[in-house]
Amino acid sequence: MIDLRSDTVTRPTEEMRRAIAAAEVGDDVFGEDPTINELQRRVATLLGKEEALFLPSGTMANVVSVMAQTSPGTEVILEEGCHIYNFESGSSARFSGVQFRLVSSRDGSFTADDVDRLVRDDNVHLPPTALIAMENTHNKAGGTLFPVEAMEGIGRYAEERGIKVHLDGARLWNASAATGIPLSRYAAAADSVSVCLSKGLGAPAGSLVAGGRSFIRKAHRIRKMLGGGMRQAGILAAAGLYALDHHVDRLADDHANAKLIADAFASLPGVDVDLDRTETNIVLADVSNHPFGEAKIIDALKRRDVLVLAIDTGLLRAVTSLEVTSEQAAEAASIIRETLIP
Ligand code: TLP
Repeated sequence: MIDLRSDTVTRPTEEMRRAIAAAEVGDDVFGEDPTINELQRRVATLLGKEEALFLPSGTMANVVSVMAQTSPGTEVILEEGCHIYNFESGSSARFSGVQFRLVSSRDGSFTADDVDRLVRDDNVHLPPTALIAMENTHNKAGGTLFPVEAMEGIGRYAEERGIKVHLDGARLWNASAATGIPLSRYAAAADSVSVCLSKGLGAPAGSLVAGGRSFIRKAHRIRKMLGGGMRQAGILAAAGLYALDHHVDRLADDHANAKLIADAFASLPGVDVDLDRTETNIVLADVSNHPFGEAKIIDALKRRDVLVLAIDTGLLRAVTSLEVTSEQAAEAASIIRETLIP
């Protein structure tokens, strides 16, 4: 199988399993897991923040970040296609009691001017704007890059007005690999940053949030409250440390492989791919004008051992990762060309 459904399908390699097996562990609820402590220090340094906190998932990292920086009845400004708004089971409404104000955007990015139009005035009738959330790379827009200058503009704007900024950086590693911009420069635009180890980096689970000391203190308490305090989870942190050492530089391969897949889809009649927006490891193919329809296409590809996902009506997603070698990406591209000829 060439599994292009998500970069979350990555399985730990033999070498990563060895690092897991050798991990020194302790009870992390007592703060005594040396491997988690090392991972937290390392990610905080990479992101240029005072501290970082290890969590089971990207969703929990976002939930904790929103909860720590808002109060019920306040408003969060974010982009309408983002993960926090669409794919986290309504958790921010449920646990933080916030409401959302949405920015529309084609590629998932926005500017300080867009935010300025949506920030609430100081008026007793209106919900106070507490937080702005950005996503880089943007999943639903197709792994697109949020321009760092726009992020910095939003960061400055928010700081002047006392509004907090969160960055969902589940795939910030991909953004940095694609642009060469250090993670810390992206992170400087936000008060809190979440990153995932379980996507392109290939760890079986684990995310972190990074930020200032007082934010992390709040986040720590909320993690416990939500049941996210883990014990000897150094076995997971060891996978993360291994991934930081061995799986970051290779992300460029995933991006090159995604281009092969994007070109294959784009060559077909009735399929629309925005090649300029295929900037990292996610390919979106609009098949709404293809005679087969998406269910038949998914099925036909599956019969040839290629798995892709429908993420919207008529919209297919293919994601490259360390589960897919360059040879397999080239093979998948040929299969796509052969299978989708009407
Ligand atoms: N994304 C998953 C699905 O939930 C859609 C995927 O297959 O892409 N932020 C972003 C930008 C994400 O793409 C995801 C996962 C998360 C947060 C949540 O991470 P997990 O799955 O660890 O809770």
